[in-house]
Amino acid sequence: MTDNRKVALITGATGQDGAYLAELLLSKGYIVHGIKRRSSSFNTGRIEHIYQDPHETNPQFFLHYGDMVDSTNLIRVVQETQPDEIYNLAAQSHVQVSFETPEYTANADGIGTLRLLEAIRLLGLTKKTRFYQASTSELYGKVQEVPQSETTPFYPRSPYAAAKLYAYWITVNYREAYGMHASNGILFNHESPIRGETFVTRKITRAVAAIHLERQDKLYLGNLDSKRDWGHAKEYVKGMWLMLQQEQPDDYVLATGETHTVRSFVEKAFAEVGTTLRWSGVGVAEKGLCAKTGKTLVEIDPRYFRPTEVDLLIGDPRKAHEKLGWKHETSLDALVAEMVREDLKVMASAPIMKGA
Ligand code: NDP
Ligand code: GDR
Repeated sequence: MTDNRKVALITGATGQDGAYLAELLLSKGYIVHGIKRRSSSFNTGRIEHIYQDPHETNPQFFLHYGDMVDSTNLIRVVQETQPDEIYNLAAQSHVQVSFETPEYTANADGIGTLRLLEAIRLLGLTKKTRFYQASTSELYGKVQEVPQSETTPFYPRSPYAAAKLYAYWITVNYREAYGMHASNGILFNHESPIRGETFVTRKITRAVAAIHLERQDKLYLGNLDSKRDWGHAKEYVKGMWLMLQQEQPDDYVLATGETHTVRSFVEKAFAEVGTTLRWSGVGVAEKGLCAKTGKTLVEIDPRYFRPTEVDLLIGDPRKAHEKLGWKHETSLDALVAEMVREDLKVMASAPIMKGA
């Protein structure tokens, strides 16, 4: 059967953004192909609800094994799927982990992007296939100016950010050199109930739920003073799609334009279960005490501090407002409430994750 439904390929389809984006594109009638990694245990939990058995009639969603470090695999998948749009979301996306696996992070996040762009070029798809690159506010790193916009200089502060810097510029270069419709979304932090468990927001909301249900005593954290511009992931994937619907490719910041400390996120999350925190001590001796009982619920563990930190992120999303008509909707309070509520549900029936 031939039809004129658009075809999209998502790398990183099993991640937070990949799952929301696949859902969005399917709702718009796309045929969606996702790349997933081989794993010794199931890694498709976030997309189970949209999974379609390939034996079903007229399936719309397909998964392919692949890896950003395997060029021949990427060429084959792009050749087989002939996508109208590619969303490159796959990455070793944890900043702290990138200090421990810098070479792998450079390979997957930096060179991986080049491999995908080259696959498009080698297969003669530069005019057909539009390309979205998952760029990041981590590119801004050490504060140069605030709020950070598309014209703010970059100063990466981690192997992750340095790898993403290469990916950002190689995307710009393929746009300029080969006339590709290739765009960077410079996305500030976006979270949700399906955020990876080791990112700070989800680590906090899971711990709050577990402490409330008396399944955990304490939450150990690193730097409470860093500031982030946190939005809702479900809204940010709409911005990715909008970028690829524009006549001209370009680079856009997606952000809320507000910033909050990690400490404030912790307070808001505990407040959701009726617990007010009182802080005592300074630096690594700092503790978050339950105002009612005096019990220590939050402690600092130096292992969660990074060799170089990004102290302050606050985005200027005006270009996305004006050109894409994109705007964030969910407030931080509403996001925290949703995450805590969902983690209370999950935690009531699931085992506690160690090592988060
Ligand atoms: P996640 O960590 O949730 O998902 C990353 C995805 O990439 C997963 O599907 C993962 O597979 C896959 N992946 C990792 N390494 C490879 C590899 N070598 N080959 C193939 N697939 C791989 O990230 P998010 O969904 O939060 O983020 C999506 C993208 O956006 C990432 O590139 C991230 O760096 C970037 N970004 C994220 C922001 C955020 O706040 N969430 C902000 C700005 C940018 P598996 O499930 O098997 O681990
Ligand atoms: P970030 O997200 O590094 O901004 O990268 P993360 O949630 O990991 O850290 C945010 C801030 O919280 C501080 N922090 C802790 N972080 C973690 N993970 N664990 C802790 O225990 C902890 N204690 C304090 C961190 O030091 C940091 O300042 C995310 C990722 O999604 C990237 O892929 C993406 O590019 C950027 O957001 C934008």
